[in-house]
Amino acid sequence: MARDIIFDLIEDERERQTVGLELIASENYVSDDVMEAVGSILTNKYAEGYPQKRYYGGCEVIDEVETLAIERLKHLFNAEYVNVQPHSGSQANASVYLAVLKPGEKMMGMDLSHGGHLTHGSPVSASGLLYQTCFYQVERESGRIDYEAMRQTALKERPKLIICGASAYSRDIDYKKFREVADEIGALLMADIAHPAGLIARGILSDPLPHCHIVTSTTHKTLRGPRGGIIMMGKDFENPWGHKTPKGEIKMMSNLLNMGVFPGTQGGPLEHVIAGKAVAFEEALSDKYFDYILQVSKNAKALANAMVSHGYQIISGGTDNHLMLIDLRNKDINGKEAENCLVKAHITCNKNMVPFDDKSPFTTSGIRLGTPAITTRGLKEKDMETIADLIDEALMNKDNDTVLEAVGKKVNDLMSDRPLFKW
Ligand code: DSN
Repeated sequence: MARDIIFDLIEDERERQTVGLELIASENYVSDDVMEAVGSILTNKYAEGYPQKRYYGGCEVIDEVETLAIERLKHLFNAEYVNVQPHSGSQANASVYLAVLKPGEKMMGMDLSHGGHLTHGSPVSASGLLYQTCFYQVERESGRIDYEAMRQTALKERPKLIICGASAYSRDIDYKKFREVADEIGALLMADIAHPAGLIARGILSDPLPHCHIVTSTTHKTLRGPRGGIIMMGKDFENPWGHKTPKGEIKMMSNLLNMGVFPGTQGGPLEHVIAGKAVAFEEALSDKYFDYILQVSKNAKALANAMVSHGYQIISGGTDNHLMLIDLRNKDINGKEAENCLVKAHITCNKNMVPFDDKSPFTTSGIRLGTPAITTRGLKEKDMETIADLIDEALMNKDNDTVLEAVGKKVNDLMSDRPLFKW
């Protein structure tokens, strides 16, 4: 039988990932070990339930795999409770909402166009369709979260759940301030650390676990694991919202969160992915990973500085983490055009709305750049200057395919001796 064309397409994608510059802030390259675990026979097994409490036979090995993932993740974040089953960050968030809110109750998140995330209450996501929502924003001048305005919105709207965390915000977050506001109105506080999780795990950014009741994340961005989600708590606590067992007992939040994942929003866990998560968590505990994640943050600062030296405006003026949001309004090019011409030059990033944007999400005034993937390829601060030169050359010649092709060749040269990640 002829080999399925799908494997040719996988090879095409391997080539694209190898020769190009990957600047999408939410992407990364996993190690061969993570890849092997995710591609393993564990994909064959049904294991609805949790270790030692499954609805299927034959889960003895699977239980060991999932228990290892749980223990390693607890260690990595110093968490008392974790759930490693969410299929994605969106699923993790949906599970938390199901556990702590009733349909129609109110949540408050960061405005999507100011750096928030679809699942933090956007009207086009289940979060905005099932729950009432309100939002906080960044300050126009500083580009940083306006904590006092956020407090005023919370006092006025009285959400039951406050969400902090973002997908396009380059500054550290004051989780203590968020907790003070949550306590003032008796709300629960959830941090979504999908983007900066690796920087938080290794102490490069502030830790939300001591301040936030619940923390969710993905595992495939800065954490450099397989695609997936997780839920954590620094400390378990009694559910304050009166959800009781049929016998009238008050449930612990860990119990509600587990039920929110399974059977609340998911069926059988992806145990091959959970095995990949376990491998990635062990890697993230290593000295080698610490060097990597520190370099991610150094590279982001270097890239932001180099872009500024070419006259680009970074929202908030710089970055504390792994990404930056560039406002292109002084450069006579919009986000969509920028994304498209960079792709022609083998540089991948995404168009992104900037705070107070006057363009639609399909056009946008900005692009978002991130350094997790290129740091995995071994690039350092000096390379960030080269990358900024290449980006600028492409953007300034957005309609000149000859120049864009020449920039693409320089990109291919830069990446030619940098294999995809091997641990
Ligand atoms: N895909 C994620 C990101 O790029 O930030 C959001 O879901």
